Amino acid sequence: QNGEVSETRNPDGTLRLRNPNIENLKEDILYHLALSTVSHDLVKMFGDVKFVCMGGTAKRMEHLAQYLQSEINYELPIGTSLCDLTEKSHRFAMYKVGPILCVNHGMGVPSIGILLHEITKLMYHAKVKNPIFFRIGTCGGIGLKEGTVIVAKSVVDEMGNTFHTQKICGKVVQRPAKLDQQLVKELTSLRKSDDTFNVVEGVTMCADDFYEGQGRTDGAFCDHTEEDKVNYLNELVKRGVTNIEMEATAFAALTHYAGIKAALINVALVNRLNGDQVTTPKETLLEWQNHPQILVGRYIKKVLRSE
Ligand code: R2B
Ligand code: URA
Repeated sequence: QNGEVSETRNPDGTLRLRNPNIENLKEDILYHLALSTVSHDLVKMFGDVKFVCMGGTAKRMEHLAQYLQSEINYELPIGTSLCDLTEKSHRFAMYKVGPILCVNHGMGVPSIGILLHEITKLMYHAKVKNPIFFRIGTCGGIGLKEGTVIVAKSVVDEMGNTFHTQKICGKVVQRPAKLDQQLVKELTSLRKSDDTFNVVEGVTMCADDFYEGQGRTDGAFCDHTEEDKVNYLNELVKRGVTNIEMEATAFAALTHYAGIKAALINVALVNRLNGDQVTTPKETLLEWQNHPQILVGRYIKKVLRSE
């Protein structure tokens, strides 16, 4: 990507924002990260970032940072320890180990959408070159064994649309939800024959709810029947959908719009063709949640080794 001049990229790989207003701000406050261009030296703090890993929960992102730290043999600067860099925000939690940033995004499109605005601006202000974003998440699989890792080759919403929809100033704006196909191939190729889990390419569906929005019949409300659910899930299978989660369209569309290479890697915690409830013990779920992290760790190590 270096050397390219585009709407979203300078020749040196730093980002160009699709928003001329930001340049004119005296101070840009990244409110939900509790960081600002005046109170923090963002270039010094984040200028060396190459990879941004996002996932739902703060705890998982802390574990991910610890895991990746040992994977890349990174020693934190003397006298420092791993700490939440957005602690004052009381919203998200963010950890940095050398070139890797791990940040949680909460649940659902609005939450990850806010984070993507602010992380993209952070990359811009910090003059980061060619960052790669990952969402490392959990999902419900459709006909897949629990623990399977799904690397999304494409993304759809509940209606089968391949774009992210947002209402802006009273208008409905659609942005294509596209992912980097080369990255999909590279990630799936990193499965090893002795891995205890399978890795598949898939079509990830993004829902705006965990219960009714994913056809579940075990929410507090349910005005559809078990048959409606089964028909819907079968329809999704026909459309090629492999798994359901709650952030995919925003993640794919906003990274694509920003010109940022990105991959969406989810682990299935339940096979929705067998039921709605997540009945597996917490320890097993936590072990499954390591699967996408292992894959991304291998990718990051490979890139760093080749530099
Ligand atoms: C997967 O898991 C969460 C819901 O339990 C949601 O953030 C998602 O995408
Ligand atoms: N996350 C979801 O959004 N759905 C599931 O079924 C499991 C995790």
